[in-house]
Order: sequence, then C-alpha cells, then structure tokens
Amino acid sequence: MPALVLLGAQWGDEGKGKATDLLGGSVDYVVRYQGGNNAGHTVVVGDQKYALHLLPSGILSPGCVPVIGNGVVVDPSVLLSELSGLNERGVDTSKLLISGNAHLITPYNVIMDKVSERFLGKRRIGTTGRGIGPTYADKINRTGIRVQDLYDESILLQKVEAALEVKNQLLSKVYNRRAVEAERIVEEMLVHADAIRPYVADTTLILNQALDEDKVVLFEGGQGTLLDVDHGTYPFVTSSNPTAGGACTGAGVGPTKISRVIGILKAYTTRVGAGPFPTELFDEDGEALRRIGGERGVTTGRDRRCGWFDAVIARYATRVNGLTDFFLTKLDVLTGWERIPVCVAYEIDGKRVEELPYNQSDFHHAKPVYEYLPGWSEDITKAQTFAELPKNAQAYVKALEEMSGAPISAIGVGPGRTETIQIN
Ligand code: 2SA
Ligand code: GDP
Ligand code: MG
Repeated sequence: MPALVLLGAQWGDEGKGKATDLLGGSVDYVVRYQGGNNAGHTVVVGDQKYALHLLPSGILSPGCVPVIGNGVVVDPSVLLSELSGLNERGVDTSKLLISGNAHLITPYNVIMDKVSERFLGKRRIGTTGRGIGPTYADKINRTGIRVQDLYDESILLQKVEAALEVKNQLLSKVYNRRAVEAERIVEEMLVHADAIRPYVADTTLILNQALDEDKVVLFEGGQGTLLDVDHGTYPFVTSSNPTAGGACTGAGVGPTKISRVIGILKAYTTRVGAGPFPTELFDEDGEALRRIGGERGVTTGRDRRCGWFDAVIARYATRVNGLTDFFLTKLDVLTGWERIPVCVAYEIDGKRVEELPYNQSDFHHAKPVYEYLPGWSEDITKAQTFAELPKNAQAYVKALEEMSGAPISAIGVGPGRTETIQIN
C-alpha cells in the first residue's frame, strides 16, 4: 500500500493531526497537499501538546520525511517561526522538503483577506484571516508568487508589481486603504529567502521516485470535505481542495498510486466560521459538546459551532472521496448522554432526502431527521479493544458505520496517541 490519503470527512477539526501522527511511525513521507497556516492540527504525545498549522503532522515522527507540496500556500514567516518553535522543543525538522512550485502568501494577501472580510460585514465567510483565499485567487489568476521566485530578485519584483497593479486600485479606491509599495514587499519577502532555501526541492519528482521504490507516502489533508471549494458548502468554504483528488494535483502524484483513502470522522459535528450546518445546536447540549470536546479553533481561538452527528454528510464524504475506511474520533466526548440523536436524513420542503442536496438553498433549508440511539455512562477512555466498550457505545459505532458507507477501522477515545482502539 504505497500511497494513502487521510482527510477530514466533515468541516475540519475531526482529529486529523492525531490520526496522521498515529500512522507516522509506519510511513516514510507525510505530505500536506493544500491549504496553509489556516489549518490547526493538534497532536498530543505523552504530556506534550503540539499545535501544527503549516507543517505536516508527520514532522513529529523521527523516521518520516515531512513534505509541503505544490498545492500548499506558504507564509514564509509563519513557516520559520513554526520550525524554530519545534526546534526549541527538541524536534528535528531538518528533513523537511518544500515544493519550489508552492505559492507564497504575501503580506498584501493577508491584508486583502482581512479587509475584504471586514467589507463583507454580515455576509463574511469567517475566514482565518491568514491570506489563504487571496493567495489561491492570485494563483488561479496567474499573478501568484511562488517559492522559487524568492531566488530570482528581478523576476520577483516584476511579479509583485504585476500582482499589485489591480490590488492597489482596490485598496485605495474601494477599501480606503494605503497602496502597497512593490519594493518594500520584495524587501520583506527576501528576508526569509536564505533560511528557506535548504528545504526547497522538486517534491513531485522525489515523491514519485519514493513510490517507485515502494516507500509509503501519506497525504495529510487540512480542513475537511465540506470546506472544499468544489464539493463543500460554497461560498462558505476554504479556497482549496481538501478532498482526495486534491492530493493528486497538490503533490503531483497520479490517482493510480493511491490505494487507501481514510476519512477522519468526529462522533458529532463541528464547524468554524459561517455557513449552513443542519444539525447545529443552540442549547445546553451544544454548549456541553463544546466544553467537553474542547471545541475551540486551534489557529484563531474561535469557539466552534457544535451539533449532532450527520450521516448524510458522512455518506457524501464517502462518495466524493472514494473513502476506503473511517477513523471515528472523540467517541469519549459523548459519554454521559442518556440518548444520542443522529441525523439520518433531511427534510427539505416537506420531503425526506437521503443524500446531500447539490442545491445551496435546499441545503440551507434542510432540517435534520433524527434517530435516537441509547447512550452510555461508563468512562471509555481506557478501552483498548472494541469489546471493552460498553454495549451501547459499540452499537453507536456500528450504527454510524452502517449509515456512513465505509468501515470504521479505528476509534478515538481520548486525545493521546495511546487512546485509540484499532479494529482489525
Ligand atoms: P480560510 O481562512 O479562507 O481557509 O477560511 C475559509 C473557511 O474555512 C474554514 N477553515 C477552517 N475550519 C476549521 N478548522 C480550520 N482550522 C483551524 C482549527 C480554524 C481556527 O484547526 O481550528 O482556528 O479557526 C479551518 N481553516 C479554515 C474557516 O473557518 C472558514 O469558514
Ligand atoms: P484537526 O484539525 O483535524 O487535526 O483537529 P484539531 O486538532 O483542530 O481538533 C481536534 C481536537 O480533538 C484536538 O484537540 C485533539 O487533541 C482532540 N482529539 C483528537 N482525537 C480525539 C479523541 O478521540 N478524543 C478526544 N477527547 N479528543 C481528541
Ligand atoms: Mg484543526
């Protein structure tokens, strides 16, 4: 099984960091293929907690080569501070590889993200304000700046000037902001060039050679399926493709190489930022999930919106990603409820709908149809096998598996590495 993809099956924050770290010991390369430092992946190793934003979670596994693929957007100053933070804690980061084709988040892209959100007011997306959307917009608009441009000063200046032509008009005439000077931007960007240079590589070539040698490559998604710019709840999405296909374009590896696609699935649902969320709770149950689950943004510190498990979304994730299996996370958070509602279908304009509607207005109107599963009160955080779970917890997992359309191969019962039940 040379190449596998691990991705979020809901709206992100399902526990991908922990899952990647778990597999880290048995893989040779861990590759981020989209997104940037909007991600917040938490890994708990013993009594140490790491919050990774841009770097792949595999960086914490000593035998593993961490790779930032061409599909990622890189903020150089964030990259270097994340690296030095890990170095201070004794983590070796010297094996990191960064694609020369990855796009750079420039200072003006961060400004554009923040001012456009402010300008949108009530209609804002609720972005992380890290410059992600404007950087991908520049990439598609062919006015982006790539990592390799840092090593050719005259080309860098020309590209920055071209990128600023329209942006400076927008900044001064629409957003009422000062225009940005190209020379100052170039100066600012070059400050980091030498420090990044040792990591820059032809990552597509390296990964394909590794696969030819039967090395194991894990592609780690950021955000989640419903935040995908093509398959998510557009426009309330991020600007990249966290879905499985994104791993191919974001790393330069063909789909024939991928033999396993794991969806990380939380035992309930959360979302950060604006947009539709059929099972969202506004009562004390939502508050309890947030408190017990520690549902707070790892990057921005925002409270996450919380709701019950939504099987329609899980089925959709199985379909659009071709999932082979799920890791179910945070089952322990549900301990203590007498009965647990699970959304099995939607009611839209009086009709029962089993599959996620492609029409945005239908999804906004979707009301959850709940089935109620019996809860459990025993502490499950020490369980190491499926048989050790209380009968009702076992039944909950089996019901979710049935509704979601792919087998569950691991269950998280706590944030630590060892708090995981492997099945088969
Ligand atoms: P952006 O900044 O352009 O990607 O924002 C667009 C939408 O994508 C959502 N988004 C996220 N949702 C969940 N988790 C993410 N990472 C952080 C975390 C989020 C945080 O791990 O907690 O700290 O707030 C993430 N990144 C982007 C975002 O909320 C917008 O809805
Ligand atoms: P990611 O973005 O998908 O990597 O997820 P985040 O790190 O943003 O959020 C997941 C949170 O849940 C982190 O605080 C993890 O430490 C924690 N976590 C992961 N798996 C489990 C689990 O099975 N049980 C509990 N209680 N916490 C978990
Ligand atoms: Mg996260």
